[in-house]
Amino acid sequence: MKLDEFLRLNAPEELAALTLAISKASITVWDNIPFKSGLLAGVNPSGETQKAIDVFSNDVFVETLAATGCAAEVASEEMAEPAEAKGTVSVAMDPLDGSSNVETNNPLGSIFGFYSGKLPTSGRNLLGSLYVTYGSMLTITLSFGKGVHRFVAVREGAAMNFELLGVNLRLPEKPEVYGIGGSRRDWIPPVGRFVDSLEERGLRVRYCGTFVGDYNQVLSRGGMFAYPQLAKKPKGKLRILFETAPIAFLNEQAGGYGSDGRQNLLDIAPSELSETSPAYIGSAQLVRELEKAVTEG
Ligand code: FDP
Repeated sequence: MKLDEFLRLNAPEELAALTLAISKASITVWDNIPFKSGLLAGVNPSGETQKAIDVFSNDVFVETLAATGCAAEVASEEMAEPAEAKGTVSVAMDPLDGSSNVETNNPLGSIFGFYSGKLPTSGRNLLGSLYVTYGSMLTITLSFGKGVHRFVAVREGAAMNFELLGVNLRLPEKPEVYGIGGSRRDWIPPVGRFVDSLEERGLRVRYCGTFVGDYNQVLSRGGMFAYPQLAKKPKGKLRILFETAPIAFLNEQAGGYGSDGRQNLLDIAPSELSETSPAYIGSAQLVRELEKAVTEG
């Protein structure tokens, strides 16, 4: 089944239009990654150096989303202020997740959250979310609150179309892998002890350094991804609105759980667009155990 047909049958009209726009723009981004890998002089609102491909993907997605007439505003990790538009759904996006991986040819991704109401707001106002992987396959994994479904881009003549690859994806019962960002010596002690216990239980470390790539393999193999609380960075690195809440929403739809170490990631109401928090996301039982370990210190 093609993405447009699936959306016609399974998504509210506005989310369908926004998702279709993202699918088309993602093909343009994918085509341009090899040609726009150089650095620009600019920095994003979080103080990170921007690459030409960061700015390019931001502009392509903003333009395509605004043109649907369904986005009320588009907020992006790459812009200080949201772009205003004429629709009703607020979109928050990380247009190119893991862009420090461009030179090393690791997987990259894009993340989108569809929110009701003005941004910033809590993950409880998510209507749906999706992520794109630019890896060995160009895929879109999405949820509108009724399960998680995946599409893959396939070439048909000169055109690329997204075809259904999997329905109702669930995290496997038996967790196999974990990936933790930052340096081990900077993690707060309960995180280090918890990772030791994962190793003792036979989980293997798999870390590519792109949130979407790392989460994507947790969804396939079961386990946990974390960008934890660090001794000198108590609020972690990942942005709630653009990154962790959209993935936590989808992860819950796949039977998992996402926490900042003390509470559900979806319950955090950020007061700023780029607010960060520690993030532990994946198989529900593991993340709940981690939460207990962090709370007890
Ligand atoms: P990047 O800075 O390359 O965009 O979004 C931030 C992010 O990547 C995540 O994709 C990734 O999980 C994390 O940062 C990696 O951070 P470290 O390099 O500190 O491990």
